[in-house]
Amino acid sequence: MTNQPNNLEAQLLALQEEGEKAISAVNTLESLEELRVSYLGKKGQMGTLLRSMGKLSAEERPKIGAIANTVKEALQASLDKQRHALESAQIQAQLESESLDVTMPGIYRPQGKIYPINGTLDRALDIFVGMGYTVASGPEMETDYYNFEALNTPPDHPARDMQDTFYLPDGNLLRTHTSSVQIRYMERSEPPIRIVAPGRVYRRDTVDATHAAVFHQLELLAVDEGLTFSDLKGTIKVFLQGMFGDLPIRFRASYFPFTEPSAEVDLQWNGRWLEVMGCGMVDPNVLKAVGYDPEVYTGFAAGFGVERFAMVLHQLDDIRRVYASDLRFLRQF
Ligand code: 2NM
Repeated sequence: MTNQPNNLEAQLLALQEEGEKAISAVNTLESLEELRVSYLGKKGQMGTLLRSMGKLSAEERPKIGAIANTVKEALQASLDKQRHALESAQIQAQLESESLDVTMPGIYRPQGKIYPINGTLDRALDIFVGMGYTVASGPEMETDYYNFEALNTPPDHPARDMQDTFYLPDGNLLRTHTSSVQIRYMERSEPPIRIVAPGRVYRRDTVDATHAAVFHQLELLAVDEGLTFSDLKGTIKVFLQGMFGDLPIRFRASYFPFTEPSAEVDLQWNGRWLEVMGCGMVDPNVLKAVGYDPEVYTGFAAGFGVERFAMVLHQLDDIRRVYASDLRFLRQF
């Protein structure tokens, strides 16, 4: 009879023994869960046995109840122990299968660099921005007025020659300097002015080691009351110091149609004097062209070729290399 106390006790103990054996033999977490449901689940074997306790006498019930509790706890302990064992085995297996070979070579991605012209330009702009200058820009296709006429460049000046300037079929031209940007800027502003105009310029030169048909210029312009040639010299000294270090510089008288007086700036670099910039006091005719009164305002301006600066800084011997897009060359910067 199943409801005999001794029989129930024996069944409980048999269930424990069988259960413990089955649980310790299981080797996946899924089958362990199936065993838990089968022994301790709501409709499990333990529950079936406990339900038959209702038929026990009042004396037998607590005794069998206590045994049932120990069996239940033993099975639960057995399930927990096996779960831990299986879980750590799983982690161990994962660690072994996912082992990392730290001696394997990495995956290298090509790294971009700042183009040498842009690097040089950025450095120059930083210095001028640090002195309070604003960066200005304008069109590369210009009218004769902005490129020459407003800049006091006479009609017979060699720069206006077809030999030196790219003229477009419609009578416009490709700007030969960024001074045209400064004329446009002055037209729409009032002094004080402190601007730098970087950008591409075009010259109809025969291309060789030191000449390109397209290159970059940076021109600076300051217009205010009372500006003198000393202010120009001081500004250029600070700029060249920031660019090349504290090297000797000298100013040599020169000529530009848009400045008077005008000068070339030389820099002593590796024991030799190099011509690096042109500059001067803005010609009163230029100030008049943009509607400024030259009796009230004076200005200074200067300009240089960015490629030439890059060539000096990086000891390059041929401007054409900079535009050859040869990665073996460009990777060196
Ligand atoms: C240079 C040299 C000397 C210059 C003059 C002007 C303007 F618009 F104010 F007239 N802008 N830039 C200038 C003067 C540029 O480059 C070698």
